[in-house]
Amino acid sequence: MAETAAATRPANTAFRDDVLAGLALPQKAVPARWFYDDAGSLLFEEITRLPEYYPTRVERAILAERGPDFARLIQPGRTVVEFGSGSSTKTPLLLQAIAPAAYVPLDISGDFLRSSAAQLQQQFPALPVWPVEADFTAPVTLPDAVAGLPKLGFFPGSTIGNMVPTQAVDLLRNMRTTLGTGAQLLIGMDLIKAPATLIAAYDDAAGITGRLNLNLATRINRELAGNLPLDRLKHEARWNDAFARIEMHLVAREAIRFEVAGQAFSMAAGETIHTENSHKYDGRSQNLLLAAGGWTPVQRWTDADERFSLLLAEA
Ligand code: AVJ
Repeated sequence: MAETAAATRPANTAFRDDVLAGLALPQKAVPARWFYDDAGSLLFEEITRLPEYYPTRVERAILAERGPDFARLIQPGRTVVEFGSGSSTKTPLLLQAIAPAAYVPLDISGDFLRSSAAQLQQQFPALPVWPVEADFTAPVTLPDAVAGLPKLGFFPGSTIGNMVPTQAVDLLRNMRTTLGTGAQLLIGMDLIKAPATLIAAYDDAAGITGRLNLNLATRINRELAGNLPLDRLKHEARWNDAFARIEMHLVAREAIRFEVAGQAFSMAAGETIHTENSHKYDGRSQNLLLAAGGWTPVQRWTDADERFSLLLAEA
């Protein structure tokens, strides 16, 4: 039976399938979500503290400053559903500003989810917390306890920027399905700015972003019996102006051959593996994206330097 096969399939089959399919493309590409094993998650936490990486700091400042606006525009008694909650470090700023009925963190990584939910529960002892281990890119069935309550989706960090427009629109529509009628959505989106500023944020002087990028190759070697030559791959961050996105690539310093899961691959000198897109927006492209996903923009906040934005929308 198909269900039995899916349930017993080794956890790394999806990773292997994505890597083998991606390395067979004319422009080799591996989805950015595979950066985040334990080592990759720690490297990203380090990135959020880098001087060049402004998004986390600026978004947190907007959240801290705009509490009174959230209290006015977000009705009390909503259940806050956080998509890809990770370590939930921005959540308290939102929860303390509004009067939520419950908090439902969704994350694909169960361990991370349970430890951060427990930590948040300590900070908000009276708040019902219902963690759900799920892939939030598909519609998610929420716990019965919150089924009838109005929802506020929370999707900070500009994670939506990792998705190409078709995926982003699918996700927004699925969020609408997950959250139900009358839902609101508070979403963080990074803004278009000088390419030099953007490139510095994705190619920091301390080399941490490079380590995140190379960690993908390390992970392929370890988990998929690969032998990618790490010393012959280098990190590159590029601004793709036509699509308003930062791209991360692993560039072959010279011609290389390697194997992954028994399959042979080669790269010419200068050829790349495309490992991440991070789309940047302006007000119009944000409204267009939200509308395409079935959401009506209600309010938009930015910092004084217009580096990052938060948007509130309604279904
Ligand atoms: C976690 C998707 C928000 O695109 O800025 C940071 C990931 N990659 N540095 C981003 C990331 C390289 C990050 N997001």
